[in-house]
Amino acid sequence: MPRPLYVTQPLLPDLEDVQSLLSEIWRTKILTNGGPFHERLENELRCHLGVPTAMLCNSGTIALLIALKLFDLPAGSEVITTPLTFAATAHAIHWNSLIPVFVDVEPETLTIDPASVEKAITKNTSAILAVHVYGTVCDLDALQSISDKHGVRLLYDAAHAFGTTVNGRPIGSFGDASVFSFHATKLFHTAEGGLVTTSRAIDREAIYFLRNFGIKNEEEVIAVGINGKLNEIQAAIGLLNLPRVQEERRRRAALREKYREFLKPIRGIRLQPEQRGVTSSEQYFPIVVDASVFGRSRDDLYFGLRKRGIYARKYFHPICTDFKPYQNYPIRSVRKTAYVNTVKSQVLCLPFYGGVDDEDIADIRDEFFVR
Ligand code: T4K
Repeated sequence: MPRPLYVTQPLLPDLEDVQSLLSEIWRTKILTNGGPFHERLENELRCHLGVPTAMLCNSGTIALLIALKLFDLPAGSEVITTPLTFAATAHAIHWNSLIPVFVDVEPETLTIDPASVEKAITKNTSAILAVHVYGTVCDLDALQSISDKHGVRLLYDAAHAFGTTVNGRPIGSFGDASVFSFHATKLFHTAEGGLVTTSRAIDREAIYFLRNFGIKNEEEVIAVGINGKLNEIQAAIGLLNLPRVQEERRRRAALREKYREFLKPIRGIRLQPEQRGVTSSEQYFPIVVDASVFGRSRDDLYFGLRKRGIYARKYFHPICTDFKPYQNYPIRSVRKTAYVNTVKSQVLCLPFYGGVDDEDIADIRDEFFVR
């Protein structure tokens, strides 16, 4: 594989197939505003993800904004989330005039810690925005019971969990709503794009208005919507990528096994748990490096790999509370010291996509044995 080797590379349809769909767009001159490809992709995704409501948006971030807006959460109320995520999760809360409240993660899964969530609930809490980070599924039952007990909404940032199921149930059907990212770096992508899913068909209409300025007809605007529309060119890429996703997932699953085989015996390297009943999205392959046992730090490994032209990524370090806008936000935890502040310096996502070959793996493996 030519270097550099990146953390991911996008799935790309055959150029000839793209050209054929582009010709169709050129013929009809319908570029956006819910054209035929957009409609087709939305229907196909609804079936593929097994949810009654699956509404396309032009990015995962806009999808998050829309999902939060859907529930009319009172301005200034608190939304509990994890700091171990992409900045967009926290930004979407802030952009909705809501207050992000950051809580610790579970040491084993690195997803939001339900005990810390419960501790952070106040009378001002309106929602929980949990993240299936790296594709690892959150503690769904615990979060649902906290949501039920306290009467707060439960939303999931499922940007890393496309196609995941839990005991056969689609990930996008849990909680009040879920959001997916279709950015180029995601397993399934439309170059840029996103999706809001819910388990209620009735939500379709409200989401439809929120993503299209609230326009009902030429004379009526009935909601404060934004421009969240995916265009026809992006939808065409999505239509061509969707049938290729299963094969890409299969290749990533094989890669995951190869990684696990050589990493499992290495002391000081921890892998994400295999979750029973969960079919993985195969989005990322994170490891946790305990320098005191492994003998080298995460950063040392990161730079060692870089010297070989291998660009692993420290997702998500710095964490949200390290960033300027959230520096004064505490991390609530049931622990004395939030675990996320330890693990943030230990996580590393290795290159993870179908194009990573055995030679690449051998090179990556060699770096783990450098002393
Ligand atoms: N919630 C979560 C939990 C998320 O992870 C994200 C996005 C969102 C919400 C928001 O969804 P979007 O609004 O983005 O749809 C990337 C992505 O830009 C971002 O979508 C993603 N999460 C985040 C985890 O990763 P960067 O800054 O790491 O991207 P970049 O450009 O460094 O790309 C990483 C590697 O991928 C490159 O080194 C090479 C490869 N790559 C990238 C692009 C863009 C390609 O080969 N081709 C490409 O076109 O943020």
